[in-house]
Order: sequence, then C-alpha cells, then structure tokens
Amino acid sequence: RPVEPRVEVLLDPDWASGSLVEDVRRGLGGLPRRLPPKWLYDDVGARLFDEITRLPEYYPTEAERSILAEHAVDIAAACDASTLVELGSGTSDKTRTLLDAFRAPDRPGGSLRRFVPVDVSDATLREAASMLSERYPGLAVEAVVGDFTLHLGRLPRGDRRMVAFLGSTIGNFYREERAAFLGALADSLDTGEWLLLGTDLVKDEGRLLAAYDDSAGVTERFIRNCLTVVNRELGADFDPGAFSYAPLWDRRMERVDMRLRAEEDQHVTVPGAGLEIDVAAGEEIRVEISTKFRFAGIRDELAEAGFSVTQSWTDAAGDFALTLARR
Ligand code: AVJ
Repeated sequence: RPVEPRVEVLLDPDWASGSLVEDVRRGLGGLPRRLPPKWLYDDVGARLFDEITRLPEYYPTEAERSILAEHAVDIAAACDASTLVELGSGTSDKTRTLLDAFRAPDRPGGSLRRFVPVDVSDATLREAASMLSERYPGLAVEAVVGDFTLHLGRLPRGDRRMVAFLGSTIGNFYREERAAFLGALADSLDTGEWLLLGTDLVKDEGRLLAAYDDSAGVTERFIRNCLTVVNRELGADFDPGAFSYAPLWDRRMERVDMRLRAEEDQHVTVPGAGLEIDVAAGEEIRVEISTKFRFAGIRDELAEAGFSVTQSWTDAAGDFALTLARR
C-alpha cells in the first residue's frame, strides 16, 4: 500500500487576495506601472503557459528536458543529497527524470530518501504528490504548499538536501530580487547542501523574441490575462482589448521585457485595491521579464550569495544550462 504523502500548508487561505491587493496598489498605482508575474498564473494562465511550453518557438522547456534526459544520472552522481526539494514543482513533470536517477539503487550516494515539492497551487501539488508516492514506493513525499519567495526558512530540514529551481524561473526576478532570493536560499541551507539551478542562456535576438512573441499569439494572450485576473479578483474595469502586447529585448540588461501598452487614454478603477488610475495612450505596464544568463554571471551571482559552482550542463545547442552549486 502506498504511503500517503504529507502535505504542509504554509499559505494562509487569504494570501492570494491579500498580496494581490498590495502588489496592485504599489505596482499599478506607481510609475513605471508594474504587475508581478506571479499573477499571470491563475487556472487560465497556467493552461496558457502549458500551451507556451509546446510552441515550436519556445525552446527552453525542451532544452531543459533534454539536459535532464541526458545528464540526470551525472547530476545524481555528482552530489550526495538524500532529500530533493523542488521549488515551483507544478506537475513535477521534469522532476520524474531526476527522481528516477536519484532513486537508482546503484547511485553512488545511495538512493534518495525524501522528496519535498513546493508550490503555491494546493490542488496541483496534492495530485502530483500522491502520483509520486505511488510511483516511488519507499520515497517519503513531504509536499509544502508555499510561496518560495516567502517560505524558504520553513522548508523541512535534516538529511542532506538539494534544492532544484528549474525552468529558468529565476529569470523572472529583477537583479536585486535575484540577489535577495539567492541570499535567502543560501541562508536556509546548511554548509554542504546543494542547489540545482536552471537558467536560459543569452542567444540570438531573433530567436529570443520569437520565443516570447509567437506567431499563434499564445504568449500575448498569456500576458494580457493578468488584466483579466485583476478585473475578476479586484473588480477592476480594465479593457484588455485596449492594450497591445509589446515585448522587447533589452540588450543592456539581457532580458526579454514583456509589457502591455495602452492604445488609448483610459480611466481605470480598481475597487478591491481602492485605486483609480489614468493610463495615457502609449503608457506601458511591465508584466514580466525573462532574464537570459551567461556562465560567468551565473557563477558570480551564486558566489555573491554564498554558493560555489560544482558543475554545469547544457543541451546540444547550448541554449540552456543546469548548474549544480554547493553551499
Ligand atoms: C516560466 C518564467 C520560465 O520566462 O520563459 C514564457 C515564463 N512568459 N513566456 C519564461 C514565460 C512568457 C517563463 N518562465
């Protein structure tokens, strides 16, 4: 009989609405207007993102998957972790490749004992957790419903852990946010514990822009969906059709910057946040950035936070990197 997974809930039920109100007040109330990308992922947004990962132009998902397929065994052999923590685990799709390698009976460091998936989506997490405890008998699955920007200090301790942060989600953070996040992550780990970081790499501008401005228009719908989320959750009256999608490659910061541009002057009320704003034609809302990395930068940022890089792997085309680092 499979062991039931343990699920610890660190998010209070009001978290989503509470922190959305703050983000909207601060981000849409001030200039330049901003909305944090975590509000892109309601049910509709999560489905659209899933669609993005299957677009011909969107290479990162497949690139990371191929690195894992090729090198999961090497990664498992290069570290002595007996607990795997995955931040933003979602459906734990790619994780299975890692788990297979870490669970192999002939793994040099011994078979993995525990898996800790962390995600904000309670339902997705429970489903993934029970699927995994059935698939890996003897593996202790201790799921955490939490926000990895808030709850790093409350992850289960003991055993030697490896934290996996995949998908280049770290690219969503601005430079200062990245430093704060990596610093907090380093603080939450003990000496000798591990980080496996997925990062998309700097490449040809044409391919980068195509990946975030696909011909089927899925990315545009995904980005514009944040206005629908604010309308629904906070009773706002954004007219999503009055905004156009304006992605750009910021050469200096080496990031794709996804923005919505107002096509006409508009007055918007957001009752749930006690906010009224005038958005002038041409004004932009910054919704998401996707930073692209270089090896030297990854190494330096990790070092600054207190990690030293052990090894990196890329896909055959050199599009994406997985970096193993030690606290
Ligand atoms: C989930 C943050 C990795 O930046 O590539 C994809 C999100 N946004 N297309 C990325 C995203 C638009 C994605 N991450």
